[in-house]
Amino acid sequence: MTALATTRSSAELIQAEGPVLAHNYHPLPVVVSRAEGAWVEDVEGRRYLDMLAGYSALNFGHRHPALIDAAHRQLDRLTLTSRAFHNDQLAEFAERLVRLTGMDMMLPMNTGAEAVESGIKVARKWAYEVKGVPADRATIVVAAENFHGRTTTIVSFSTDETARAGFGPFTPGFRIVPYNDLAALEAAVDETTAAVLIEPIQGEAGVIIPDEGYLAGVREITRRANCLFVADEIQSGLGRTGHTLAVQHEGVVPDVVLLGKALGGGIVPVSAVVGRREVLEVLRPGEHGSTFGGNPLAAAVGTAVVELLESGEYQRRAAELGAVLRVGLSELVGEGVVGFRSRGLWAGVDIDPGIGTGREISQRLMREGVLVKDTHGSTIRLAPPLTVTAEELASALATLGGVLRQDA
Ligand code: IF1
Repeated sequence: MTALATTRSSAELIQAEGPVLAHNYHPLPVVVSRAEGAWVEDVEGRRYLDMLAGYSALNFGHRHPALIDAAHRQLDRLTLTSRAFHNDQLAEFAERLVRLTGMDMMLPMNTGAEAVESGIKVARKWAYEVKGVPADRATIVVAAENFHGRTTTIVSFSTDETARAGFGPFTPGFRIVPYNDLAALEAAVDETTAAVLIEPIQGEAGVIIPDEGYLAGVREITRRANCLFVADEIQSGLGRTGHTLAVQHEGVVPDVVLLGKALGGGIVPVSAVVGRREVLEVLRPGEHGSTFGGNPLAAAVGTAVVELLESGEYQRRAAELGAVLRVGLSELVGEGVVGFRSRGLWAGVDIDPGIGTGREISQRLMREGVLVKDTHGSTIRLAPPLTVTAEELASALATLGGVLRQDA
């Protein structure tokens, strides 16, 4: 039986996973079998509005025609060469991504964590070779409540015990300061500091938006201290907040930007480190790499994603529909919503704990045909595809209101 011809029910498939699939997730009990745009369909044909969009990996919706077409065309020509040879897709992807982000160079990788790890390596090498930090003494300043991925080095500087416990020993060289606190950041930066690595908006922490001026302050502190401002835009970037990059909300230009998720169009893992020439030029042949990084299929899809963003259409949609989202959520404050934070089509919504946990609310929404994911406690995150229509958005908000009233 081919995977595509499965006749097992959702319940049977969930049951079948138990003994053979590592239990590193606790998914909602929905088994998706097809999807298009903002809608997914389960094995039994029930439809759901996808308000999670793969944690912002599906900014262009499920199976965007231009992206699927680019993938099909490349699948029929060439999928992988390794970087031992050139391929005819990578130059254009690099040129257009660099132009889109206002940077000089890019390093293609696959997952977000690989982009973060690559950014850490490049920042450290820059510190030794350009800044003159003594060997193995480089430090990188990060924010508490950060989320940058799941590798052992990355969880070394996590403040989430669930992400760290049992995975030591940890990588040294990181200093943790409170997010949105410029005084604490300035105090942590010194002559050993290679970089400050932060999310312009903290996603997993619950869509935590820093005070106006924080990003500009980080830029000023890193400039004065001659260290790199590395912005992790893996979740906040590529249109999600109404800008190509979330840092543009304050007109700030980092030294390095980390991209992932939506860069692969929801089709293949594509990530990248984009940055100033002086930084990425520290890498010389043989010093870093990846079997799939920059492969022709990823590059073809990545170029099609950049092409969608070059028009500014998706950034405008996120800004305009983001205003609809804000109004809709404001109307729910006091009706089960105790507070929310939003920018563009991205919101962290704090539900009255008396109504339920984020998980419980997510399950009730699922039963009403809307898929979301809780972050912590009673906070849920809303991040629909940027292709969502105003009507779909209004419908999701109405469903949320109904679920909250059920228990009010
Ligand atoms: C999971 C969270 C979101 C990210 C930022 C790097 C990465 C991520 C800002 C690493 C990835 C994913 C990981 C996924 C769920 C999701 C997530 F809940 F884990 F924290 F989005 F908030 N920087 N975030 O958000 O990228 O290696 O995953 O491609 O681990 O459960 P990745």
